[in-house]
Amino acid sequence: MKRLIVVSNRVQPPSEEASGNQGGLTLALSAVLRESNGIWFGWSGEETETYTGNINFQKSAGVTTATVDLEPQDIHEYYDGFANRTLWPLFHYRVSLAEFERGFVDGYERVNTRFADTLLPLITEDDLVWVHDYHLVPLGQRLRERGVTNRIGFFLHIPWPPMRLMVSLPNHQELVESMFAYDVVGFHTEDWKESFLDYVRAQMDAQIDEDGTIVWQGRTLKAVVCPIGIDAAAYAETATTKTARTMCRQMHESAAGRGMIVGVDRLDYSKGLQERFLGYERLLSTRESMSENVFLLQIAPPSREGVQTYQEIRASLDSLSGRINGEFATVDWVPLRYVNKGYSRDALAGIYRAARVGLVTPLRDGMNLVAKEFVAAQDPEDPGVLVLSHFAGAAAQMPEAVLINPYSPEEIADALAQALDMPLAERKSRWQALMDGLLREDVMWWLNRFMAELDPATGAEPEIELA
Ligand code: GDG
Repeated sequence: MKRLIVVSNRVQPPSEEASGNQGGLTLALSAVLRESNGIWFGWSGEETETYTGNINFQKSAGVTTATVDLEPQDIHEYYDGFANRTLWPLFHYRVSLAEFERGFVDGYERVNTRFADTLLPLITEDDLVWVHDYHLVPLGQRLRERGVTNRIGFFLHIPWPPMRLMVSLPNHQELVESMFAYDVVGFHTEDWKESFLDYVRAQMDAQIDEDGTIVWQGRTLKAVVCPIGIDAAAYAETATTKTARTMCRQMHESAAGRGMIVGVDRLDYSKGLQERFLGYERLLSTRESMSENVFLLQIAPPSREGVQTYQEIRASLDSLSGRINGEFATVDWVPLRYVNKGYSRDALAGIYRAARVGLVTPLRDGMNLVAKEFVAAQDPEDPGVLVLSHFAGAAAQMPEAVLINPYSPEEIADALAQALDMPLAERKSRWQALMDGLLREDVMWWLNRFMAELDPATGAEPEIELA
C-alpha cells in the first residue's frame, strides 16, 4: 500500500486510550495512516511570533503527526479571516455575512504557500497526498509549482455554493482554477458537485464527461460524490457504555415523564439554531396539550469566538432562549434547556438515546454528522425520531427522517408534533431503514471509496478496516 499524507488545517491525532471518545473521521484517517505508515500534517493550533516552519513530529497510537505553529497575523488573516469570515459564510450561501478583504486573501495565500514549502521535503516519490477542506484549496497548486507530480486529492467537507453566489468572491477564478492541480475532488452530495460543475462549465468552458472527469487547459480533474459516514457500529456500542447508560438514566429522571427533543451543534449560524428555537416556540404556542409534556435540550458549545458574527449569533440565541422560557416556563417546567458547553462523546450518545426526537435544522450543511450519530445511538426497541433539514447534505442519504424546511416555523412545529405522536411500529421501521444505511455507508466506506479514486492504479477499492 502506498504511503498516505493527509493535510488538514487542524490535526486530530488519535489518543492512546480506548477509541470511545474519538470522532469517526479521526478513527478512519488514523486507520489508513497507521496501515500506510503515513503522516498527518497541519497547524498545531498554537501561535508563534514568527513562522519558522519547524515541524513538531509526534507518534500517537501508531499515527505520525507533523504540526507547525502559525503567526498571529496568519491566524487572523488565513484562519479567522479568509477561511472563516469569507469562505465559510459564502459556501453556506450567506453572502451578506461574507467579508471580502484583500488582506485575508494575502494571508490565505501566504499560509498555503508556507504549508507547501514545509510539507515539500516530507513527500517522497510514491506518496499519495490527501488535502482536506476549504482552508487549503490552493495547497495542491502550490505543491505542483514546487515540482510535486504525485497523485493529490482534495475533499470539501462543506457545501459548494451555486455558481451565481461563487462569482461574488473577488478571487473566484483564481481559487477555482487552483483546484485543477488536484487529480480528484470529493464532495458530500450530488448538489455540491453539480454546483461545482456548473461553475466550471459556465465560467471556464471546461469539457466534462459523464463520470465527472473534467478537462481544462490540459489538466484532468475528476469530481466525485463521496458522502462521509460515521463509525455506525462502534457508535451504537458507545451508546450502551456505562457512561452513556448513566447519562441516559439521568436524562430520563430529570425529564420527569416528559418527552425530550434534543439538538447538538457547534454554535454556528449555519446550523439554524434561531430557526429551531422559533419552530419549537411555535409548537409551544399552537399545541397546548402537547407543550407541557415536552422540553427541548439544546447543547451548543461555542466555536470561533474570535469572529464577530459568532458573537452576534450567541447574543441573539441568549435573548431568544430567555424570551421563550420567560413566556412559557412554569414553576416546575423549563421548556428550553440551552447549554453552552460540550460533553464527552459517550455522554452525548447517552443523551441522544434518552431523546424522543433529534432536531437537526441547518440552513445549509455539507453533511451533518449529528443526524447520523443520533440515529446510531437509538435503542432499536424504542427508537427516537430524527427531524432533519432538507438542506443538510445528510438528507440525501436519510429520506426516512421527517424532513423539514428549517425556514418555516410551522413545518418544524408540525414535524415535532408528528414525531412526538409517532407510533412505535413506524418509529421502528424508519429507524431500521436509516440504521441500515448508516451501517452500509459508514466512515470506512467513505474512506475506501475516496482512496480508490485517489489511487486508481490499485484497481479494486482498498479495504482498510478500523483497528
Ligand atoms: C463539518 C461540516 C460535515 C458537537 N458537539 C459536541 C460534539 N460534537 C460533534 C458531533 C459531530 C461533530 O461535532 C459535528 O459534526 P457536524 O457534521 O455536525 O458539523 P461540523 O463541525 O460543521 O463539520 C459538516 C463535517 O464537517 C464532516 O465532513 O458533516 O457538514 O460543516 O461529530 O458529535 N462532540 C462532543 N461533545 C460535544 O459537545 N464530544
